[in-house]
Amino acid sequence: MIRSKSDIESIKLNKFFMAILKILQYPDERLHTVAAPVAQVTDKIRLFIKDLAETMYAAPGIGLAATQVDVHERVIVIDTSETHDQLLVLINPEIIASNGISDYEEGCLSVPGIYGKVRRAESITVTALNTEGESFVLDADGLLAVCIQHEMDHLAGKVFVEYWSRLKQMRTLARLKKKQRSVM
Ligand code: K1U
Ligand code: ZN
Repeated sequence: MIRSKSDIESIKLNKFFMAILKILQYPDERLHTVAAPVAQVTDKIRLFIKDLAETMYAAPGIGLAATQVDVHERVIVIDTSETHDQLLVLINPEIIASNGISDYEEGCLSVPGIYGKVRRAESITVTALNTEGESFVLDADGLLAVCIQHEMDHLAGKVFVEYWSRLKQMRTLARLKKKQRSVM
């Protein structure tokens, strides 16, 4: 509820500083672009990461890769917490170890309304840079491991539906086209 003039001012300020980026929709060819490593973590990259995180929270989603907003650099943001206040930023992520197998029902902000299982590693160890340009190592399992692998696929130009059979991909495309026609 808006209570005072200063509440209105802070809403205006938030709106002014928030940048919600456009998320590319499958089968947009730009989703197949391979992202380049970030050469240096600059203020420009940090500003982009803020916009990427705001776009993820607004969607809402639990992850977002730079590729999905048509920026082809190796940056991902993730927040799998229930409180939506534990942002994880991975710049130039690399998987250095993986173990086990997990079949998890995934979704994707670039393929809205479509869900399906993908087989991935159950647990992974990742190295990446943080927003200060410092290197760190992260052990992940469960939903976090699934999400990191899903977002890293985006950086490699791969969308989760492309793990499925040709037939299932064709059916997915037909469903997406039908949905698009109904909103036009
Ligand atoms: O990459 C993306 O498009 C984001 C995607 C991440 C993801 C979800 C599930 C498994 C693997 C990767 C999403 O965030 S889809 C939306 C979603 O899962 C969600 C949205 C709101 C609340 C909880 C989950
Ligand atoms: Zn996705």
